[in-house]
Amino acid sequence: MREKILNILLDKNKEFVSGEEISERLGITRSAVWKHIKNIKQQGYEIESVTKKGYKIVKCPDLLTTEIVKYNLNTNLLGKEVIYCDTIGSTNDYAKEIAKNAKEGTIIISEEQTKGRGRMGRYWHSIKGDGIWMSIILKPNIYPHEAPFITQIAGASIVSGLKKLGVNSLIKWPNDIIINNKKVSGILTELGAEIDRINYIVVGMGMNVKTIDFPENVKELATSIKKEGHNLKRIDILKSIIEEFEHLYLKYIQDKDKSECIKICRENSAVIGKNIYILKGEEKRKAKCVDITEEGNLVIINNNIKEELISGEVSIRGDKDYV
Ligand code: BTX
Repeated sequence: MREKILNILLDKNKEFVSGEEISERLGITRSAVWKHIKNIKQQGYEIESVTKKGYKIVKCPDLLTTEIVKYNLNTNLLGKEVIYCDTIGSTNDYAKEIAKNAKEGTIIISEEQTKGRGRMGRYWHSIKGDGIWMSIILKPNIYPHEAPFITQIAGASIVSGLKKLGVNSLIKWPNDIIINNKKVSGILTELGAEIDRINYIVVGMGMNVKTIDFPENVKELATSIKKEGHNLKRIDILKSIIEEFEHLYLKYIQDKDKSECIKICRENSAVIGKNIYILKGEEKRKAKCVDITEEGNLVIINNNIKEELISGEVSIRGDKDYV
């Protein structure tokens, strides 16, 4: 009910709506409306109430709540269920816990993560309100070996979601998004599968939006949307990315069409044409990146031998620096 009232207020776009209208439209008493409004205010919304005029939203809180995320979200699959947390260990861990019974497209968002994770157990810095820390639960009918492509979809949707808002970024294959050679976003794709079928995929995306001061251990390589000079709202970025994700995901799943995603990955690659180091466990070797295949694998040349890398356990570094 609270969500319905909030939607009516948001639809009015900062104009008054009377308590009577709300109570008639939703079939509840005016005092029930008032109680819900009180509750909505406690969530941080500024709502003006004037006798004979009713209620109007003056200001929405800078939160990524279920109602705010779902409001006017232009999707058919993603974000029909949004689970919002003020704090959580890791949205990926929680997504995996609930994945079995969750609907495809469920999104888990938290204002902060106390145990945010990167790949291979690495830590992911996720301060309250500073960024977007979210996970999407997917249940695609594809083989487990095809799952790494979902990371490419996530990367492409972040890059084009940001581009729509006027921010240029690049993909450092396979799972980092960078601006000015620094990491603004990271993707962690995890799989729940049997040998020949996927039960679920959890795609975790972390993006630094408002962070100015990073801790010592990531300071050199991390940046944020704000640090790069863009004053964007987290909610606008989040919606833009989710809508792009759905578009590319459905193309892949329904039409088996990877071409648009791969085009974005190639055109916005931070590594194609560069000399890099490939890191796998203790192993470190040098190569030149030449392309990304139609499957989303990285093509490298080492000692005149061409090779394809699957994202899995591989990390790459520039020959001088992080990129
Ligand atoms: P990664 O393993 O490629 O990157 C992790 C590395 O990035 C760390 O070792 C550290 O050097 C650096 N780092 C840590 N925090 C940040 C940060 N905030 N910004 C830039 N660099 C950082 C990347 O893994 C995948 C990250 C996914 C994060 C999302 S958030 C929602 C979801 N839940 C969860 O626990 N993880 C994902």
